[in-house]
Amino acid sequence: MKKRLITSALPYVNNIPHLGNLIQVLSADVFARFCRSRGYETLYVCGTDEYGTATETRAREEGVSPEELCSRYHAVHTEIYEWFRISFDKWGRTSTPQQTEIVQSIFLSLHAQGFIRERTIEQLYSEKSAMFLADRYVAGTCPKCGYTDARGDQCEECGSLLDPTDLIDPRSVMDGTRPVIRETTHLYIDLPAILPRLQAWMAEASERGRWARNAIRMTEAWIRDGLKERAITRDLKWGIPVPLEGFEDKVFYVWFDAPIGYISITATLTDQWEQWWKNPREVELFQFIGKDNIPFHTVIFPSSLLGSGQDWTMLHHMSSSEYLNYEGGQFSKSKGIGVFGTDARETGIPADVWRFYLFYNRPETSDYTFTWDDFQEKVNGELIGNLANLVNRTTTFLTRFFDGALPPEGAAPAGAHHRQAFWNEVRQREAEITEKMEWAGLRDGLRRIFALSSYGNRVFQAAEPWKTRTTDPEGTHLLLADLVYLVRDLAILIEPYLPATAERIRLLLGAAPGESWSWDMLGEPRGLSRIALPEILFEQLSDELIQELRDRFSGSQADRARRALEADAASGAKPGSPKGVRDGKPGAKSDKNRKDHTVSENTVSENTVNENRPDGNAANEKIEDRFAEKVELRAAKIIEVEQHPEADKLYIERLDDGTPEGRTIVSGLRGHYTPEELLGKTIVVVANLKPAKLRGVKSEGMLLAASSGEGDQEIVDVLFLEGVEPGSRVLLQGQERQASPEESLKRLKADDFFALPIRASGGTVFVGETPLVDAGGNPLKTLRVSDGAVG
Ligand code: B3M
Ligand code: ZN
Repeated sequence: MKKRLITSALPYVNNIPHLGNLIQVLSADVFARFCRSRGYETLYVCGTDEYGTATETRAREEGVSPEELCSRYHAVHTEIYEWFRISFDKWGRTSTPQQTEIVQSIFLSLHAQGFIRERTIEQLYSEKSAMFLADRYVAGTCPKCGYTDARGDQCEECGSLLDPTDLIDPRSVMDGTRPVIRETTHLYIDLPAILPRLQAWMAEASERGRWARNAIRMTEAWIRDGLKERAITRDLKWGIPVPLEGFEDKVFYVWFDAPIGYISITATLTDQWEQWWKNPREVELFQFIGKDNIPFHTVIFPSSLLGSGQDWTMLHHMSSSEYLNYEGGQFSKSKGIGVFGTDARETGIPADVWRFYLFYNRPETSDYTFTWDDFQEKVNGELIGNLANLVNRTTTFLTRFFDGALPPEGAAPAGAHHRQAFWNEVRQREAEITEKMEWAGLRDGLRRIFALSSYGNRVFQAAEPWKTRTTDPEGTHLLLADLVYLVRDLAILIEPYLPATAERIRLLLGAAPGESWSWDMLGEPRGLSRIALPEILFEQLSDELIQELRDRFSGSQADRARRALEADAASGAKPGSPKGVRDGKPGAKSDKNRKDHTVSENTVSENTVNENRPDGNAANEKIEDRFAEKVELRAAKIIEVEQHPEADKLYIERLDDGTPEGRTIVSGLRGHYTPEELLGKTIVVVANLKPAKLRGVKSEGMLLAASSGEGDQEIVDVLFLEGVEPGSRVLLQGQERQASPEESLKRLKADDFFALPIRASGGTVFVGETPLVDAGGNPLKTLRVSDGAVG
């Protein structure tokens, strides 16, 4: 048996991972736990990817050193992965001496082999910021597909890798200015010269290692489009120094050094790292990444290794997942949309429940959309209704009627007819599960495990032990024993996915604490004698909780911060309070989902193994209608601005809203606008918002602003109107039904409002698919933030 070396993409240090990012780390974790249980010598390494422009820039903005920034974020990552129980053998980072040493040595080998070129190029330079612009810091229109927000290294829309100078209408993301072109000299890896080696390797490896289909397709397309030399140095400080004369003030490009991080992180664990990384005959490398990172792992990194002329352990199996989307759109780190690692913990829902859901729907062969309804349905229906139900009914029955004891071994020959059929079926299914998991078919593996649990429920149901226990106590006892052993097998099978639950089931079945069970025990019903007292494994996810979470996590981080501020100020009102917000909200549940999933004798439905239903966004269907019914937007003119006496970030604004008395609002615009920039302007106010006290000052509504970015990088863009009267309405285009002002005024709760997201997209402001227009029929436009949440 070959050793198994397992990696998951090294997360960028300065981003808090969201559920979509967590999938790779979790996937590698499940696979590593499976391999250990099967008895493979296993090593799972991962760590934070720390070098590069993003870190350097962020550190500069925050006034700390990059080292300090990295340490701070590294700790945040560490906590999240601990909470999710990721079983890294080594969790490291790339800013180590080992990384410098190994990266420089691979570079020098490439150089000695003649695969490094020197080129003087023209590069985009921001005169305003006095710096060369890293690829990611140039945005513009993709020359391949026309997407207007492509980045200089890659178009997120069509996946093309780009050079920043390819972009049409380039602009600096840092300062918005149009960059100028300057000369600079860089080092290139000669991919075309390495190509014959790469192709020979790839043809064999992709087949033998059964790469994911998207990986093969993308890599082939990449090679077919023609490989170019690629720059591997950058004009930056925060990176690995280039050990070549004349390049002392440059560092390696982060994508050149990052994959080498897998190797150096191993080197921080053991001096014997070459036993793993220079041992292709005894080691198989399994890599878990998201599909956007495919070419870096199937072309660039392998080319670096092949071109070095040394005998590296190369990629064996590539597991590249598709995207996980969130409710209406994409998870977004930069926009702060979705559920983040830190959030998951704060919900109070155990890590295993998240792990269950993420794997049950792992975006293995197509994208998947996370919705709160789906989460509730799958957890209550499958995790609780199927698996926990089997565990609970079996152990409860054995405890109640047989005092928790299993029949003595040999009480019924294992070859007895009914037992043989049962165990043949179980073993057959277990073999299929093992085969799936061997190739990291983690979603199918989990689905089949749940199908096996369903089978157990059906057997229980069909045998009617509640009747037979009086007519045939011995036979009933034996049936229960088989089911308890099936539960034991299920605990072994789910351990990679749900380690904490597996541990609880182990204890429940009478194992000693710390005793470990492994794959080779599957299908062998012996060894247990007495079980412990049954306990409930999971709490149902209630409608109230799901509604509260949906509200709490709607919109961007900026929205959420604003809500928190409001909630703080509004005396005691909790954000996301579920009361009275049920009806007419986005995602108000269909009747199908409304039924309670109680643990019952009847929950025995066999789930289909290949089911993949990205249950889209039915939840968001009629957002426009609900918006029109609930929200009253009006133009208002700012006639006075003063600093809030109690809060640094807040202004108090007096508005002319067309009424004789006018109104006052409080807004967090200080730092984004000076009073002069606001005075006399016409803005959009949510006129029927329930007044709230913000640090002691009553705010009658709020103004609309688009925002993007987080923290210090947040950009706030107040929506200004021109040529309309104060008090005039702002409506959805074509909106006929209007809430009458008398009826709706001052009724809308902040939570209700935030659950109806308004977004800027391409500079226009939408609710759902419909633009908002002013009284003159002009669509509302943004100035500084073309895409972002409006609140
Ligand atoms: N840090 C991209 C990411 O976090 C990048 C992966 C590196 S893998 C060597 O998605
Ligand atoms: Zn594109």
